[in-house]
Amino acid sequence: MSGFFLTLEGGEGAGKTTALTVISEWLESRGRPFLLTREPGGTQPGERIRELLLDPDTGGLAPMTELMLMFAARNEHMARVIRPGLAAGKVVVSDRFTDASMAYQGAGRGLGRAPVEALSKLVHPDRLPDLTLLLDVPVEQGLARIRGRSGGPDRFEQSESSFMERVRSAYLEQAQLEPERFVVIDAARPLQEVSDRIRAALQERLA
Ligand code: T5A
Repeated sequence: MSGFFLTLEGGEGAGKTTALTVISEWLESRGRPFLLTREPGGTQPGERIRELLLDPDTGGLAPMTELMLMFAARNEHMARVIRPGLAAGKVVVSDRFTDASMAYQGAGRGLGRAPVEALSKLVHPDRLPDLTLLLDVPVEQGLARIRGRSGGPDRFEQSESSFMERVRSAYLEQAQLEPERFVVIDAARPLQEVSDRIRAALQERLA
């Protein structure tokens, strides 16, 4: 597989949607072929799994069920979107990937690292992201940003702040473990500064 695999991670309200626009514009302006995708989702069955996972009416799920659904969607995503995109030499930009499972299910839901690592070995033994941009924002600040958004909170956004704190700490820990893959961006800064930092990271790692 050639191409370049770029993932975007962060807690709730970190500004990933906004960051995706910055990334797309940067890639377009340099004529780099790319595709944007997301997890959970990115394929037709994956989007159906996403609906189930995010819908508050789904109610509580056993953490392991939740993790396996994330990886079921990811397996389709790898097979139908990510691998073909990379094989075609594209920059594949995914809004979340396995680091989200480590943060949300591993740390947030308390499953630990082992099941996440085991499933990653099954689903993508040969491939990790080439670059992961972690948008880091204090939990309360992120939640304040998404409060009042139309449609109401999804299943994850309804979680208590102690859950979100575990997610944030796990992301930062992972970034410390893999400094060559992660770039941590202070997403508490004003939008213009965050955008400049994202462009600088792309220039450094991808240009
Ligand atoms: N999940 C996912 C798991 O539990 N395990 C997994 O393995 C995977 C893959 C769906 C959920 O699934 C979970 C995690 C998630 O809870 P999602 O679709 O990525 O994942 O959902 P969200 O994290 O909720 O992403 P959103 O797109 O809804 O939110 P964003 O992208 O973080 O925030 P965004 O860009 O919409 O910004 C929110 C608001 O803040 C403003 C924006 O304008 C917007 O109004 N904003 C700023 N304001 C001031 N300063 C800044 N720097 C700002 N940046 C953004």
